[in-house]
Amino acid sequence: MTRIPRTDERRLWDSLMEMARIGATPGGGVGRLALTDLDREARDLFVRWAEDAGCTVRIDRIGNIFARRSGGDESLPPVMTGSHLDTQPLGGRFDGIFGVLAGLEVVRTLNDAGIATRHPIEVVVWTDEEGARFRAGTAGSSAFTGLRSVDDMLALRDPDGKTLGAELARIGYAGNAPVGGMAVAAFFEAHIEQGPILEAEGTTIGAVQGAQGQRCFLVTVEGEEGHAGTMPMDRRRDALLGAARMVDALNAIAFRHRPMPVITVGSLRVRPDSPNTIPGAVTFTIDSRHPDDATLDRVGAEMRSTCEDIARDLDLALVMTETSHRASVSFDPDCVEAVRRAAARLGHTCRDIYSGAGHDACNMAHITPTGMIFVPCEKGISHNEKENARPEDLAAGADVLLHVLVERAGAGAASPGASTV
Ligand code: HGY
Ligand code: MN
Ligand code: MN
Repeated sequence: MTRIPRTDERRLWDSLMEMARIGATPGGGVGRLALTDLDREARDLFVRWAEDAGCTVRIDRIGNIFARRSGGDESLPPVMTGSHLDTQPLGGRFDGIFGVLAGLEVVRTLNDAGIATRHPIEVVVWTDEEGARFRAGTAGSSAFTGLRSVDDMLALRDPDGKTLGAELARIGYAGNAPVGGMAVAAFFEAHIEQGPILEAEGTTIGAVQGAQGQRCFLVTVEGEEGHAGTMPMDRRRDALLGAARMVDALNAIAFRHRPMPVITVGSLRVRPDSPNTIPGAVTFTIDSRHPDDATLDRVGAEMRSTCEDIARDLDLALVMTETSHRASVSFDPDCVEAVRRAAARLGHTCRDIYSGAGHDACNMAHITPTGMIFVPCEKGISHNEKENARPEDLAAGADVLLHVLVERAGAGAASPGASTV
């Protein structure tokens, strides 16, 4: 029985803080949008660290990075872990980044202890998980799992019209490895909870059961530009008035369902966006989520008919396009149990938990046994510069990750001096 050492809390925290300097914001968070120069800097730092840890690195056509620690039998499919390095515009230091650097800490710890595994272990950086720039979300892992086409993802455009593919090439991460189509033995993702439950209960580890479904839409409301000073109020076709009524009505829909869905309008653009011109067109996004897929579908239909009614009342044109649809997902029971078992073995409190947020693991669950490990974050705050987590909780999550990965990858001989588990 291989004795598995603890990960190095200080080294993990120092790596997180060094990575957080790339795109650091005045408010103490990180703003590192996908495929910007800052994302390239973060990717370069990860690749250097991974190579320093003896990994071979490959990059696929959608820019996913795979840092591979070889196994005793290289013909076996890798056990994978990882997450994302891109952040929200005013994001935090841990969302995604913790999962990537916890994976790297596992590799560093195995190296220090001279522990070999039968299966290779791969630490993955998925391209554009957040979707804050190219608007799809989980572009890299959805292409890898075949849920979306590589070409569709490469063709995604940011608000300035730049394509994901062109930006990938510009930062030097348009790899030549094929996207997906390979066997994966299992996938585990460590992540902050991005919710208040673990911290409120004083629980260290969340064994994640699954994640709720999500449907996103892009809505365009067309009216007519006009002079703010001369056009009488009763003759206006004011697109922003329509959009504003829609946003309020969409919010009200959430309160009519139990359990409540979450409905968010996070981005809204006005054309021509001039103080003395009546808005002619407004484009806004809708992000809706619910644990039950049928309810999510009903909410989608209700949102559409509500926007249509408001557009008709105000003589506006409406186009509502679905931009992404991810069904709710349940993680592999054996992977969930492995997380619970590892937490118990390590003496950490653990509870089953469900994810309100989406993750690359939600895509990976479609192609391989998948599990997630949550750790607490301060007041459950995330997608916010104030996002914070405690070093000891992050290290606990990395220790659980180490155990579940070694269990799946099969541990070989250990060097003398490895501490008792
Ligand atoms: O939006 C999400 O659920 C993820 O944090 N990108
Ligand atoms: Mn995330
Ligand atoms: Mn996020």
